[in-house]
Amino acid sequence: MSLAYIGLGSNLSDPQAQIVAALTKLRSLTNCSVEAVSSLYFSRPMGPQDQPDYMNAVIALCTELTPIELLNQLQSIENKAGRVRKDNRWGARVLDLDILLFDNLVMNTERLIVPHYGLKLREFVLLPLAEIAPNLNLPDGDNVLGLANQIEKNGLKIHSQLS
Ligand code: A4P
Ligand code: MG
Repeated sequence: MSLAYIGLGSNLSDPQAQIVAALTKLRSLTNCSVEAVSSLYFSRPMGPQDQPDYMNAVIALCTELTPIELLNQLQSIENKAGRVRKDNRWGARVLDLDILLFDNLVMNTERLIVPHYGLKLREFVLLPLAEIAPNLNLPDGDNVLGLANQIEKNGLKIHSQLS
């Protein structure tokens, strides 16, 4: 069994409903169980500013899948939500599911980089992660709550609870 942390994000087609629906699908993944769910956060777009605001959340997922198997499952959920992959980096999306952490694993392959490359730079990842795992340390030893306390909040706020 491994413990993975997954970031959820959406800024199109009723973002709150997209995150709630994705959570339902994550709960029904075989050989996985959702162990913790952060609040739903309202966040300002990172990257191009001519796109809607985002909803973000982070979950802890206990899983028997390998990292690549998990990525395949996440991409399948994204695709079913109507995600269309475009070339515009950091552009608007119906649903984005990122593997933030996978146990203490460090990997850097063409398809998968863990920890997620933006983890330490994104308030909409660090704050929800710190909400469910404040004592967690990254593979490099940095503490999640310490990182969350230091980052610029950029208007991030809790929108509602997810259950
Ligand atoms: N990939 C590599 N590592 C990972 C990982 N740890 N988890 C590869 C998931 N995927 C990973 O991803 C492109 C490829 O990354 C995948 O095929 C996978 O093999 P993608 O989801 O197709 O593309 P993307 O998400 O558009 O990539 P990009 O440019 O990395 O976008 P980001 O970094 O995910 O940023 N603002 C707010 N407030 N909230 C947000 O959630 N999100 C983005 C997207 C921009 N601005 C945002 C938010
Ligand atoms: Mg992604």
